[in-house]
Amino acid sequence: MVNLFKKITEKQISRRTFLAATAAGTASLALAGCGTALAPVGAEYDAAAINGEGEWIPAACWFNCGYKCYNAALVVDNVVVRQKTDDTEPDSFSKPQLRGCLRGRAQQQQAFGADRLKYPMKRKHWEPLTGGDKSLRGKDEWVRISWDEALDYVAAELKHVKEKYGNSSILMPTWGSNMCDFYNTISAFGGYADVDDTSSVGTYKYGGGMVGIHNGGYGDANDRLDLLNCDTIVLYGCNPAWASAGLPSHNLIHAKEAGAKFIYVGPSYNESANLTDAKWIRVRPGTDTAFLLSVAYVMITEDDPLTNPLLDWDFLNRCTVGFDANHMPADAKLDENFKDYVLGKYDNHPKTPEWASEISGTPVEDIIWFAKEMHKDKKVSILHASAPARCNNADDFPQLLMTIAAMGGHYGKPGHSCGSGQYYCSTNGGPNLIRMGASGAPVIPNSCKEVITAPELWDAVLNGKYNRTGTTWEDFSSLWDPTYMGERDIDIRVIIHSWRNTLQTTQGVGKGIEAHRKVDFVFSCAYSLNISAQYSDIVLPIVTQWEKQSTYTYLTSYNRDMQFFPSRVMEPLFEAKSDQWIAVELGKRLGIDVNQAYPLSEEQQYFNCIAGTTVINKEGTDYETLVTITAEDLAWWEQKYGKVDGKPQQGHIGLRELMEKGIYKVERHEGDNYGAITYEAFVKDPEKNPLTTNSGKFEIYCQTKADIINRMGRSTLKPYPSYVQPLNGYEQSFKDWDKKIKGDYPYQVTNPHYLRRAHTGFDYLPWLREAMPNPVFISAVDAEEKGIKDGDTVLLTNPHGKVLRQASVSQRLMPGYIELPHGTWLELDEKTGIDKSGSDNYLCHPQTSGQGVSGYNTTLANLEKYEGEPLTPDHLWPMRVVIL
Ligand SMILES: Nc1nc2c(c(=O)[nH]1)N[C@H]1C(S)=C(S)[C@@H](COP(=O)(O)OP(=O)(O)OC[C@H]3O[C@@H](n4cnc5c(=O)[nH]c(N)nc54)[C@H](O)[C@@H]3O)O[C@H]1N2
Ligand SMILES: Nc1nc2c(c(=O)[nH]1)N[C@H]1C(S)=C(S)[C@@H](COP(=O)(O)OP(=O)(O)OC[C@H]3O[C@@H](n4cnc5c(=O)[nH]c(N)nc54)[C@H](O)[C@@H]3O)O[C@H]1N2
Ligand code: SF4
Ligand SMILES: [Mo]
Repeated sequence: MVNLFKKITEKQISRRTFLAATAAGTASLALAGCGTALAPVGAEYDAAAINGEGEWIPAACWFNCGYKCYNAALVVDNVVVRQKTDDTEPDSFSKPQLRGCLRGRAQQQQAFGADRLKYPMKRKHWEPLTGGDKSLRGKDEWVRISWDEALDYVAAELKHVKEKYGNSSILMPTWGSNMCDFYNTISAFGGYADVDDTSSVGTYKYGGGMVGIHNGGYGDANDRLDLLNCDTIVLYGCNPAWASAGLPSHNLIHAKEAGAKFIYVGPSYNESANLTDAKWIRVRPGTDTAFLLSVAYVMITEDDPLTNPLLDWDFLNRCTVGFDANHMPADAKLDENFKDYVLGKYDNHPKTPEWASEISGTPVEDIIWFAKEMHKDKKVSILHASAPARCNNADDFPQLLMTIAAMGGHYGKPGHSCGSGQYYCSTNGGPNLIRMGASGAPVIPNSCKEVITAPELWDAVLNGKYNRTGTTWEDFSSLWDPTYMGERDIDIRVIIHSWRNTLQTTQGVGKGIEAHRKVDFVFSCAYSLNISAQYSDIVLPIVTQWEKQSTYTYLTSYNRDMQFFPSRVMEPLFEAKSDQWIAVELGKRLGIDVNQAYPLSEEQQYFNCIAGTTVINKEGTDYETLVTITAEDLAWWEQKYGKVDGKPQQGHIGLRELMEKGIYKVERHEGDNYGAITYEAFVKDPEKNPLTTNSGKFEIYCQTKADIINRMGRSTLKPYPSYVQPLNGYEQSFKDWDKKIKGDYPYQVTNPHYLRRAHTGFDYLPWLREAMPNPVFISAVDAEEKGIKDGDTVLLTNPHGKVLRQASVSQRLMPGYIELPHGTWLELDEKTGIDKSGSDNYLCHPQTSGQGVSGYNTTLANLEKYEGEPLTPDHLWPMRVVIL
């Protein structure tokens, strides 16, 4: 057997041979099926796999993809020659296989792709401390440098900027301390300006916890076994079939087989609606508040306690405040309530189905039908995503959906729930039955308190001012400090990209590029040349999670019934280094105490997580140690991954067995002790088990919400949910609303989280590009009007950007509505200003509203058939291979 890995790393192999062996960059390399295994990297390795050589290793799948599954890699001489998913046990409802999607099974191409960045590099026309020719950022050539040079350069830039302008001139967008291994180095160095991106959760970020539902609106639906009890399951603007690949679709099918009827509410009949044969309630993007207010109107006006009891008065009395004049909270400053608002008492404008229908596009009879389905005697579970909350002026959406559920009493009882159907907890809410332990790594707080709201980020860099209203993910407390909010000066000089691809995933890529060309210095850590790296001065190559024995955030503790424990699959490729190694080496150069910032090795941190993992006990009352560790286990770990400090302990499964299997599952049965009915204790006895709101109840009138969000200076919200016309929403697509004359940007665009990517991750893998094309979805009505046929290249334009894509014409979208999938890698022609990848954020308006939401789903654009050269399929485009 030729040791390809050795040849690659010792550079005895020509680049050409390596590309041929590993790139799969051409259409000729096919997805050769072999059970669940993927195509190999070459004939010799294929033979090795067929001959039964190599070792199967549980292998991480670590991107922010909406789920977490089991993956394994067959490793021969440090090269991954096959992949498979969960076959550790037979599949059953009580203990399902945690099967991965195509992306997970294509990780081999991520690790071994020809586009892997191999060495540290700098931009050819970059000059230390001045930036050199900054206009060349994004289009310059690259020059290989050594790690010492790279780290010395970065440290010199950071020191210079700190001395001259202070730490607030260093911008490092993060998802919080645990999502960026650089955090401690830069924090110990004095801190950095951060970004507040409501991203995943939209207006649930601040609008959830304040009104009584979980912060961010996560994990608050009932568990998967309780779905079997439902009469009706509403999928509210959520799409687990695409956005939570893995078990959620399976859970929905089981609920359907158990008799649940499905309803889908949203602007397109998506794959989850299709899977569950749901009744489609059409609602235009950003108009959910209008729709739900009219649902409330019907519930209120049709309710008759004797003949037609739609409303659950017992629930409203005991568990809520603010529904009507008789239930006002003690802290109310305004003598108004929700019910009277809906009936039109304050504005002579009852929120009737006819009123809503004009805005939301929902047929009046569907609004009435939906309202009746919310009947208190039906077992209804509403599973929502945050897509409807990722809209401008959707600040009242979380509170209003909660209100509708509360009106029907759909909380805290078997078969009744309202909570998140998005992300890792999709279709399986409730506390985790297996809890990963803590890594033991310290977190050094960031003492710099500049936090810029994401849609305003590039304006802040360009104009030197911003409105501080946001917080980091860990600590919302400054929201309560009235002196915190307001306009501030900011002078960003350095941008650090690590663990985020901010230039591509933040609204207003055009302005983002300008901002990148303005600052003094930009550096990135990356696997391959993503857009943020492309516009940097120095790029540092990092190892994938396959190349280290470490924990990683997106892995830990999400699926409540099971926990995956992957291991290192291979040695690092080329000169790629781990984030922590970079952070430590940089820290030394910056003069921080690296032993204090990083006292534990990455292997030790992962070991601590595993050793500290606990599992629910039989009675479902407490947690017990999961892993048994013996002296032999410690010796085994040391020999495989290096020495760690650990003590023998007694648990349910041996360390070595656990790591070889890579997964631990808790078996579930109907009536077991592990069911989760969220808010159950509160609903049984709200006085004894109050919520964290001022009143201790669900707040249909929430003074805190109005006071805090209005203080940000972008809104005049009522304390109860009311209708606010969205910025860049449906009404604004008209030049003249009364006469219904459309404006220059008449189409509403949203960004579905798309199958072939996890945000910008995976998008560059040719296997996935070939398997899953990336069109723009348009309605058959609009296509006919514009003379567009399926497959035609179309141009979407607005004042912020112009993008091309092939049209996929469908009956499943409302007319006037376009879906431009999220996360492509910008392919910008600077001469024409056209991006041919279909970059969502090139088109999304860099503007915000209310609490500072990233309102991607309120985007307006024009659509036309493209008269230029048609696009070629993107799996035929060259990979972004950097030749040094
Ligand atoms: N228009 C529009 N924009 C959106 C959205 C939308 O719907 N529409 N959705 C938003 C949402 S919900 C989210 S969550 C954000 C996501 O925004 P981002 O987090 O910026 O997006 P990702 O593409 O996941 O970027 C993660 C980056 O981290 C890198 N990475 C992965 N593992 C490691 C590692 O171990 N170390 C380091 N250093 N880097 C690593 C990946 O290669 C990738 O480049 O996007 C948001 N942007
Ligand atoms: N394949 C894939 N899966 C992912 C990700 C990914 O990038 N790719 N990212 C993950 C992350 S970080 C996140 S945050 C989640 C997001 O998960 P989701 O929010 O569930 O995903 P989306 O595709 O943005 O939206 C779901 C549905 O909402 C509908 N919708 C859009 N706007 C509105 C609206 O205003 N009102 C209503 N009623 N419906 C609307 C869309 O048509 C879409 O079908 O996905 C996760 N899963
Ligand atoms: S759903 Fe996510 S974790 Fe599961 S295989 Fe796909 S990409 Fe990997
Ligand atoms: Mo997200």
